[in-house]
Amino acid sequence: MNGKKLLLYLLLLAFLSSMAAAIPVLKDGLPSDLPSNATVNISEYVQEVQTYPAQPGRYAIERTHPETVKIGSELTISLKVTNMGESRPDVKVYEDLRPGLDYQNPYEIGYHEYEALKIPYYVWSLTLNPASSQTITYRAIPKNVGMIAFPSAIVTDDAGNRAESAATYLKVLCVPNAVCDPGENTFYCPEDCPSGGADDLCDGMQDNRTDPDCQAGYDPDAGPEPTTSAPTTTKASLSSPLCILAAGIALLILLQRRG
Ligand SMILES: [Ca+2]
Ligand SMILES: [Ca+2]
Repeated sequence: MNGKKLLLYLLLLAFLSSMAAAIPVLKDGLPSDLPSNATVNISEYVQEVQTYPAQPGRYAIERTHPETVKIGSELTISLKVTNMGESRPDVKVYEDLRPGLDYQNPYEIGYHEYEALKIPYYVWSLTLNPASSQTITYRAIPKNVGMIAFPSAIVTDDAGNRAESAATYLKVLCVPNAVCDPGENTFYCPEDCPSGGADDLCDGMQDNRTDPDCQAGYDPDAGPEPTTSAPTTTKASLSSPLCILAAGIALLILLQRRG
């Protein structure tokens, strides 16, 4: 290699390493088997990034749905995607599917794979007009009473622009039938399951009833005795004869080793 070639090679190396640090598209790094003269691939990346520069705050996404819904009732969930930019980008929108919901729309589904776990998600491809919004809606039917947590929905484009919605929560209530059925409790079905009752939930409410689901000290109606007896039991166990014996043996072993 003569002096000129060496200089060109060094310049190319410096250029490649500076691009790898600056462009998020290269976050996975260059392939390990990349030949030293493979400049074509890099120039493609550079061109792509120059055409669609990343713009922080380019997009916004917001999920809306009712705060509560009754079990078995269809629910509509909306994702409003906003493009604050001046161009007309193609974007993808991702929304994880939650257990406990029957999804009603035949939208495209992908999967996150974590070892043996496969978590499904909806994915939509949209083209957004400049400075405008589009809304996606989908429908689902809750199968159980309880709280459903939706993680952030995500919008991304090929340039690495990205926005996330806030996480949201949905409370699924029972349809009252005068019976506190399995899976129902006083939080999600107060009509059928009054506080202080047997519903597999220690509700901790002061209602002049001792909740059979509460451990000692957790129901205010059970009186102060169990609450104060709990720490006493812990103290007693710490100074129990067994503990003193174990501490004595440990001390003897230590003294023997030193001697
Ligand atoms: Ca019921
Ligand atoms: Ca209870």
